[in-house]
Amino acid sequence: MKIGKLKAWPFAAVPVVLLAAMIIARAQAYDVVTVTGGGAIEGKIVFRGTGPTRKIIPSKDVEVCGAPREDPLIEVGPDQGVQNAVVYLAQIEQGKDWPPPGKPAELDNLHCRFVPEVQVIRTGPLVIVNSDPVLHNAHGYYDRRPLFNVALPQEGQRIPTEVPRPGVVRIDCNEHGWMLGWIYAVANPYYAITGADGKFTIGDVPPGEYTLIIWQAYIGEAKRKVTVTAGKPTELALEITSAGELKRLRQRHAARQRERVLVAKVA
Ligand SMILES: [Cu+2]
Repeated sequence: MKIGKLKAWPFAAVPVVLLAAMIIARAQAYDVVTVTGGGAIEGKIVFRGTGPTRKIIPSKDVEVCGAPREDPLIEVGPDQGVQNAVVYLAQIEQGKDWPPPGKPAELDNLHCRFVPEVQVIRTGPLVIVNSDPVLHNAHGYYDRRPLFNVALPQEGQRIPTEVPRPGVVRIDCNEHGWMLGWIYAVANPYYAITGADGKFTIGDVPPGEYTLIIWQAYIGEAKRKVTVTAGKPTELALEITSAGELKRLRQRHAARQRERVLVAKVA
């Protein structure tokens, strides 16, 4: 796949069928229908250069939590692919069926990390698990609005809870201030999360025009228009570029934190 450079924040996009659109996502009903002649949205998200990191110094339970380390804020693979970015068609009202239901989504506490650190789940049940022999206390928030507060004093403990609405849920732990996890809850099955190569595919999309949401925990959210044609893939190459751009990203990230509070108030 060829990746061109187009300076559009925060992702540069090729081909240029994409325009930024500021649409506030609303929870909406989703109807399962038979999709004929669906197309696919395929792509790769890349970051040029070395991604930012944060220093983590476990200050308690070090026998379980481990030694100080640098954790990536953007997980960049050897071929510059960005892992654990979410792509999602938030506005689609009908289409393909959900994947077969397996066991409810889980959020594990393992070696004082949330595992998986980033996951996409269908709105509904979530089981919080403690695999460590130390107390964890998982706090989940939509923006800054509390969603759950679950104490897990025992190893092997499993506590069911709920993620009732679509949106980004940030999880932290009262006991270990550095623990940070993310759940992206969706209202329809048109989503993907990038693998270690940064690639994603969303299949069986009814032909039409959509707004694709691209989200990564550190960078936040971007939206792009995308046109899906029957029976053929629409290819997107999304790029996060230079160090200077990253500085602007950080400033916008801080600004967005403030915006999120305003959005939460009108939601
Ligand atoms: Cu903890």
